[in-house]
Amino acid sequence: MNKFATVIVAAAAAMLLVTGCSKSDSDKIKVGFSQVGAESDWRKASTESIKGEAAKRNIDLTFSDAQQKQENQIKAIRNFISKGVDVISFSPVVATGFEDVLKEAKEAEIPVVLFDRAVDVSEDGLYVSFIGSDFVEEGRRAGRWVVKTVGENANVAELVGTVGSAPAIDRKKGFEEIISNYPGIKIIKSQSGDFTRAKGKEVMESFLKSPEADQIQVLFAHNDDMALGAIQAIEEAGKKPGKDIIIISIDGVKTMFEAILAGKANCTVECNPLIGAQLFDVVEQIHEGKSVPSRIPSVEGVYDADGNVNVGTDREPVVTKKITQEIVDSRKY
Ligand code: GYE
Repeated sequence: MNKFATVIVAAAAAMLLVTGCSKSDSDKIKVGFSQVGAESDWRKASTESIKGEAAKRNIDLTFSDAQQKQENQIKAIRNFISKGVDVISFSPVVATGFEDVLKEAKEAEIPVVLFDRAVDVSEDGLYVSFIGSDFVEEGRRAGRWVVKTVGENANVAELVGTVGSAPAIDRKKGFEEIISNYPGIKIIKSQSGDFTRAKGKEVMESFLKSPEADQIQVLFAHNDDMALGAIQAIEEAGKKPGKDIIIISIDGVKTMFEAILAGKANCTVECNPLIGAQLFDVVEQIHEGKSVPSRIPSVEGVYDADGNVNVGTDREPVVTKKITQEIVDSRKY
């Protein structure tokens, strides 16, 4: 190639680079996402769903991990505001304390989409949409499963999620709403395991060392990871999880399915983390100036070893699905 040709090729390449660059940069929708952390298998699946879906679309994603600390999350959101992103989304670690930062986003005219967990705010219009599960209903489903399979008399130990988080508050509320109709079902132990396997194990160990240890018949864990930690603690204490202590939890992660199939746990109420696609559908609609629903529920089921228990209501039945090896193998999280 002669000198002249080289210059032309180089110039063309540079132009391509420049146009290519500026086109993709200016066209992309800038989204700042603040995630809770990496505390559970559910959360890891949630993060993969967000990142994977953003990569497939015209999204310039800034992803920030709050390591389960609200202060990190507030910092990340302020950072998104100063960067001037198009849309902010986050899964709030706890439900309260976000009012100020949400007002700042509103003043900066940056729409906010709540993802997975809701916030408790006194003013309307601080966010445009909330995509996620109905945690109260998940707690009710867990309660109905206990009534229908264990019966109307049971001493329950409860592993609570992160204190002050929407799923911990709501799952407890839903479960208690159902069992309040059955005076024979009592929560005799209740403590937070912060949604992690390690803390779930630690708290279960302390339950099993308490004077009420032998009275515990059912374990209700607010997520599968804590239940999986508790299974280890129960085995180490010389008891049979799933038999001596019936175990029900929430999420529906693959490892919990395997535990149920192995007879070490009994039921899991599904909470769907794979909602990245729903998030970016909404982000794109906002970007196109379309109006979006203020509440977008996730679709989910309930799984146990035998199937056929109605954990919904008579009017809206939700029948448990029997866990099979095939279901376990096809599970994505
Ligand atoms: O159940 C738990 C995670 O917010 C629904 O957070 C989510 C919960 C989920 O740590 O495993």
